[in-house]
Parts: sequence; C-alpha cells; structure tokens
Amino acid sequence: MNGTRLGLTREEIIKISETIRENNLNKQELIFKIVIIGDYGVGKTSIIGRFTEGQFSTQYKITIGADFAVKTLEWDEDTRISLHLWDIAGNERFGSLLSVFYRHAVAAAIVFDLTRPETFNSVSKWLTNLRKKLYLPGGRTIPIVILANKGDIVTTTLPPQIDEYCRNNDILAWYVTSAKKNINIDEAMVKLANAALNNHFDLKLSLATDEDIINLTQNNQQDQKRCC
Ligand SMILES: Nc1nc2c(ncn2[C@@H]2O[C@H](COP(=O)(O)OP(=O)(O)O)[C@@H](O)[C@H]2O)c(=O)[nH]1
Ligand SMILES: [Mg+2]
Repeated sequence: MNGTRLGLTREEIIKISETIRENNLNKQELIFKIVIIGDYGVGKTSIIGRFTEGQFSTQYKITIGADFAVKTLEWDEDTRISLHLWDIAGNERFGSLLSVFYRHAVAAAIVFDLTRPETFNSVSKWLTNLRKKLYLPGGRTIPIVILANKGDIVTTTLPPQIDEYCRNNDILAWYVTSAKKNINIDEAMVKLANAALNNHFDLKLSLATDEDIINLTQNNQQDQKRCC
C-alpha cells in the first residue's frame, strides 16, 4: 500500500485532521535570519549547502548577489525554528547591498579559510562592518560565531591568536569546520540558534513591557475622554 491508507472512516479523517491542526497550533514557529559572511571562496555556500541539504559539491558555484536556504529544526515540544541562512557573494563586500543584506538578521557566522591566512585577517573587517550596520533593539549586538573552514585539509594551521581574538571581540564561539567532511557545522548553527532564541525571549519580555506601558497610557487617555 506504500504507506497510503485508503478508505478512512469519517471519524478517522476528523481525528487525523484535528491532530495535525492541533500540532501546528501548539507549535511555536520561529524564523531566524542568520547571515553567513566572509571572503570569497572560504566556503560560505558549501557550509549552507551542507547544513540545509546535507550535501557537498566540489563544483565551484559562484554566488551572485544574495540568496538564502532554509533548515527547520524541531527544537523542543513547543518550538519549531526555521533558520534562514543568508549567503552573499564575496565580491559584494562593503557595498551598499550589505546593509540590506544584514536587515533583521538575528545571528551571524563569519567564515575564513584555513588554507589562506589572509582570509582570517579579513574577519575583523567583516566584524566591524557587521557591528556598525546591525544591532538588536536596545543596542544589544547579535550573537556571532567564527568558522575556521576547510579543517579537513591536513596541512592547515589555526591562527594562534584566534582564542584571544574571540575573547576580546565578544565572539560567542569559534569552530574548526569542514563543509566537505561535515565537521562542526550543525554544532555551530545550533549554538547560534540557541543564542538567538534566548535573545528572542528576552526581547519579547521587554517588548511586552513596552506594550503594557503603551496600553496603560492609552487606557488612561480613554478614561480621561470618557470622564470629560
Ligand atoms: N576541502 C574543502 N573544500 C571546501 C570546503 N568548503 C568549501 N570548499 C571548496 O572551496 C571552494 C569555495 O567554496 P564556496 O562554498 O563556493 O565558497 P564561498 O565563495 O565562500 O561561497 C569550492 O571549491 C568548495 O568545494 C571544505 O570544508 N573543505
Ligand atoms: Mg558563495
């Protein structure tokens, strides 16, 4: 029967349909925009492809403009998180498109290539640019991870100052990753999703408080109107 049941009774149809509906109603679905930045050729597109599709291709696919791919995580019983991973072409760097690209992102990964030390030097340029253009309400900065990619290539060496750099620049975490061998990519994305979720709840709390204050003011004004 290939998993398809024919001839469901009316009651069965109602029960299954209700279960689906209740499931969707009870799930809180959140969408987080995450930007993946870094120099040309460091592996941004490959990392996104690996995370969202579980695939790696050696074909050099040039990213044109900006693009995004989605991965949905069943976070817990009540929460489903859709991660929208945004990819930009390396040659767009620091152009006017970047501000638009960063818009409403809640987390970021800055990628460099372990086989090309100059791409680690660019990390601070990307970080400065990002922090200048993107912050959360209340001035809070978004969570950022650094990915030292192509860790599967054995001849690479990690920049010795990376630990200190992350500590001094308020970087959430850094990982040696490989899009090719699927190393540490899920871990890094889950770390970002977790930090974005905490910010989301904190922010929701503070927004709720703001709304309460506005409502209170509006109610007072209405009361005044009514009484005068
Ligand atoms: N060995 C290895 N090659 C990689 C890895 N990630 C990407 N590449 C290769 O590096 C090149 C650039 O990757 P791409 O994802 O297009 O970089 P982007 O310009 O930052 O989007 C491609 O040839 C990829 O196959 C990795 O983890 N290991
Ligand atoms: Mg690309």
